[in-house]
Amino acid sequence: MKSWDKRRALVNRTGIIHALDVDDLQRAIEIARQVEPSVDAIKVSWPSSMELGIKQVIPAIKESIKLPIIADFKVADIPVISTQIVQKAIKWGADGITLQGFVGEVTMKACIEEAKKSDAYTFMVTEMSHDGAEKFMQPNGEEIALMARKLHSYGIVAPATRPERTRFYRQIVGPDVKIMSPGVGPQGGQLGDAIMAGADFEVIGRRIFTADSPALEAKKSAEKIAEIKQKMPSIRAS
Ligand code: 3DU
Repeated sequence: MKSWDKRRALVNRTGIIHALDVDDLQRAIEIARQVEPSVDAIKVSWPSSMELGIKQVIPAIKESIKLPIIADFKVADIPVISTQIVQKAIKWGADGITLQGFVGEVTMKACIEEAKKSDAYTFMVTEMSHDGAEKFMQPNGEEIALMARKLHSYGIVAPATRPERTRFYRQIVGPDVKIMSPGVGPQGGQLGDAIMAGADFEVIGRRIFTADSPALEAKKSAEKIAEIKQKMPSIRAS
């Protein structure tokens, strides 16, 4: 068995998941290595997976580092197709995968069960971070979060651009469901705000990989989050 073929646990050391939205493989590997000491996981997304190919992107990055990889594929199809997407992502090395809760309970249940067979974890998107998500996603976010809790999804995704909504979702899902929060940096979310609102992880992409030194930017971000956590006596252990 190759090293990328085994599931890796998501351990919360720094509270950062790096969105490695880079589609040059050598550069992606280089950045993954540089940020490894300061982040808890690498998230890959559709553009790099399409450009580099699913058979290459996760195995190549995962062989270069010891962190888990989350496939942010926001799975949103009928159950039979959605579970195939989950299966293939896991087959090609994903440790975790994101799902779109809005497609409903039958698909979500099937995907979560599929992931659990391989000890992979699921993060169900509630409300996205961009402008416009307020219209269709926000009104249904509470029910999606309740569904994630009921189905024992490992986690949910909640917006760092609206920390008050992340706080709300934390109340809905309780202390055990993990929350990852994208939207820090260019999207307008402030580093640390989502963690203060109850998220376990902040997802940081461009702010790190476009920096002159991704290593330094990731390190500074991790230090800031560590400082914030120290001031939060009630932070949940993960
Ligand atoms: O804005 P950034 O460069 O930090 O990247 C954010 C990443 O998180 C990117 O991969 C995007 O697809 C993902 N994401 C969101 O930005 C917002 C969501 O609600 C869910 C995922």
